[in-house]
Amino acid sequence: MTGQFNDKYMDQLESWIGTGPKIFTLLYQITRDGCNATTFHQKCDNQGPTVTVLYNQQGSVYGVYGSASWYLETLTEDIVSFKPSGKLGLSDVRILMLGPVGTGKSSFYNTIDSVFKGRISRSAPCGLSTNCKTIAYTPYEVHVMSGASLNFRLCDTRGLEVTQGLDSVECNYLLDGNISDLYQFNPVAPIRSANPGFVHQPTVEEQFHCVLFLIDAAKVGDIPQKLVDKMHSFQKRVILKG
Ligand SMILES: Nc1nc2c(ncn2[C@@H]2O[C@H](COP(=O)(O)OP(=O)(O)OP(=O)(O)O)[C@@H](O)[C@H]2O)c(=O)[nH]1
Ligand SMILES: [Mg+2]
Repeated sequence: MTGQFNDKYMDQLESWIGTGPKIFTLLYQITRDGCNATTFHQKCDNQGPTVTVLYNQQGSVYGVYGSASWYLETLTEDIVSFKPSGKLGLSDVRILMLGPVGTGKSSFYNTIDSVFKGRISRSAPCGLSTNCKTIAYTPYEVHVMSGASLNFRLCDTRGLEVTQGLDSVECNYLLDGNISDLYQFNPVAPIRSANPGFVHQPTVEEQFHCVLFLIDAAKVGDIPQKLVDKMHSFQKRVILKG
């Protein structure tokens, strides 16, 4: 269906945006410019507030207003040039991914790595499984096209489960850098300080600097209450670390 973005719709949009009269300029149109993400960003990035309207063949119209510019390229450059504060003496920042089993933690890393590499990458094993697919604590580097790596690591972990897997003490050890790279979690016997694989004096590089909680938006209502409670207790531990 060809979009008919006429004066009536512009008036309606002006009233929804609610910040006074607007002048609308057509930046990108699929039927004119082709359906291509690179072209979209070439034409729309850094252009100020934008309205994006999509028409489907059933006649439905979808739209979104962005009060800030599209800025994918700037954001990408910011991420590529990111360096941890010199005061910390860190070469890279560790970002811990936590979330229920099968929520997409490993896939998230693969997606980020693919975006920066410019080709599909699947370094982290992922996929549907009745059990936990990821069993070892693995800090992954994110690579760019030249082969260099970015100054942060996305750290994959065993997924959270109601009755087994990471417990609160083990989570604390992870945050403090006490668990060695590639340590294979034992779901029924959490790591304790006497175990091999326990790092007694972690460096600041081995500690966590950021934590991501990943949740599958399509299954958010199905997460058992006990698992929600577990995630809350982990979240409290993270907050206490400052
Ligand atoms: N539809 C959809 N599926 C996804 C997404 N992310 C992951 N998946 C699928 O979900 C399944 C599980 O993904 P994983 O990345 O292995 O999840 P995980 O959290 O690492 O799982 P464990 O390591 O077992 O805890 C795979 O079949 C993925 O293809 C997403 O954003 N959308
Ligand atoms: Mg995984």
